[in-house]
Amino acid sequence: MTHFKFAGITLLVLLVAAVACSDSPSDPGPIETNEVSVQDNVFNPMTSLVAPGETVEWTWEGQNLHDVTWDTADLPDSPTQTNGTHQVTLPTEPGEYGYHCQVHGAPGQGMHGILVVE
Ligand SMILES: [Cu+2]
Repeated sequence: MTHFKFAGITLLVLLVAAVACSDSPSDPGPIETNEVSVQDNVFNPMTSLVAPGETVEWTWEGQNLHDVTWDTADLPDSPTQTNGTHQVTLPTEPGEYGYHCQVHGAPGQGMHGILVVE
């Protein structure tokens, strides 16, 4: 009986730990890369760390129509497409450059990305 109790408590602790760690499973945090995968329906990674002046490439890997549209930055948007790539050379000014998919970027749909230039 004691063994079962112990196993139960251990399982509970593991479950609590697992839940605590899965706060935002879709965004593991900034990832150092200049390659972003355009998937159904998420940018992977959502947040990329890139050096100033680097060229970033998005590659369409899903089935749905997606695009890359800059939130406020004056940079080239991509066409809305199901495959292909899009390349943008980033400014040299450090900062956060947000973008979204016009098809799936409404609040709650979550197809947003950020390039952190630093
Ligand atoms: Cu999309």
